[in-house]
Amino acid sequence: LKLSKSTSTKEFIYYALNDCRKKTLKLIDELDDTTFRNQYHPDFSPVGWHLGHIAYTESLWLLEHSAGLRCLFPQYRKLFAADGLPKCERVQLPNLEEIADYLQTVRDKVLEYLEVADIEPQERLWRFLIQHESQHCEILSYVWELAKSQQSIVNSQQSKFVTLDVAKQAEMVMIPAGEFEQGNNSLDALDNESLCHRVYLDTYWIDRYPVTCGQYREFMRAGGYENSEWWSKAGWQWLQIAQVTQPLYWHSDRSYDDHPVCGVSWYEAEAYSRFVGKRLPTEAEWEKAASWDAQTKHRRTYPWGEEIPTPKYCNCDRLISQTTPVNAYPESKSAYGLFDTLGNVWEWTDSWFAPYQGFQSYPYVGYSQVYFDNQHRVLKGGSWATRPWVLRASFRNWYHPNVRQIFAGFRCATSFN
Ligand code: AVJ
Ligand code: FE
Repeated sequence: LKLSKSTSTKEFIYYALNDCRKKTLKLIDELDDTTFRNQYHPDFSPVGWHLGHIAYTESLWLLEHSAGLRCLFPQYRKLFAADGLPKCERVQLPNLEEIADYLQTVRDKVLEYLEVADIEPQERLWRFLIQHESQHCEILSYVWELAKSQQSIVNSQQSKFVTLDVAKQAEMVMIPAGEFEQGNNSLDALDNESLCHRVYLDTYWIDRYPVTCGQYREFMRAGGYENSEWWSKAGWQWLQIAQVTQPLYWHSDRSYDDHPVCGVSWYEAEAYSRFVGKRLPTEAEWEKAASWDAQTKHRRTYPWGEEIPTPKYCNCDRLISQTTPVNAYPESKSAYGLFDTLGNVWEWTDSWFAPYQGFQSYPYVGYSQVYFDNQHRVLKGGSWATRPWVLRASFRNWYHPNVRQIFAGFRCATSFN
């Protein structure tokens, strides 16, 4: 199917469901039983749980709530509901074949229902579910990398010269004072992206590229992890417990010097920013620099415009399976001249995850609302493992500031130059 203006909603949904699932099944292909059921980290459920939860969520919302069918696999309800069991109890799983069957049986029924469904009023729900599966599959990538790092498997390398010189890596872009439009009211926006609203920001400067491994090495070399002066009180406390001395996905190989730093907690990002005399951008600062076109006074869905994310624009969708140099995608350029805002690594911002004016939960309170607790920091942009359905400038991700497993880096900002 070639997507065009005349593609009907149903055709689009059919295409997206299949495309998304094809990638999910490809992940399953590479699974062994240990990776399937092991819990590699207390913050992350086993791979098998995510797969069952994808089927459960689709079944709950499309088959039960929309089609009015009875629950197909009531025995899985407790196990796979988002609010069913604590993460540590999600290890008593059916086997891989049973989960694959669960996914397929639900999907067959869903496609049957799609044929007859009155799609227009439900479009938002279907789009939500495609993004829900996409997000859980990104978490599978986190679990994979954790598994690999615990088995000391390192990505096969790569020997090339750094192509972005140190001065260029440090460039900042001035974003002149003025209003922009934050958020997204479209049908594929998740509840936390609405309502769209205007925000005035004073002039600020923001890094043209994410902070690179080469830049971050300077922080490490200057004793960044040994010196409390760069750390906030909470950050230093975290460090005493975490006892880390480098990012989780650190490469000592200098050929990674122009890759973004990946696998840092919010606290490390904050400390580095202070080390270089800068700070983390707020979410609004990040979003304006990535999406606002001051010439036309319009927001762009993607930094480059309206074309959906593809390998031409960014490192996403596990197509490369690791980070790329921060200047690898010249087409990614935003109107203000930032590069690499989508894909590659998520970028921590200084903002707490909080609702916009007029927020309404969708499709359930547990999606966003329960996380508006001033304990989660917003991340923007997506990583090399993010599927295109969830890549856009308005998309908001959130995690506790101590989390390092999520392929996150950052860029810095300043108010005065
Ligand atoms: C937005 C990635 C933090 O994994 O908790 C999946 C996405 N929400 N199912 C999460 C999500 C419900 C969410 N994150
Ligand atoms: Fe979920």
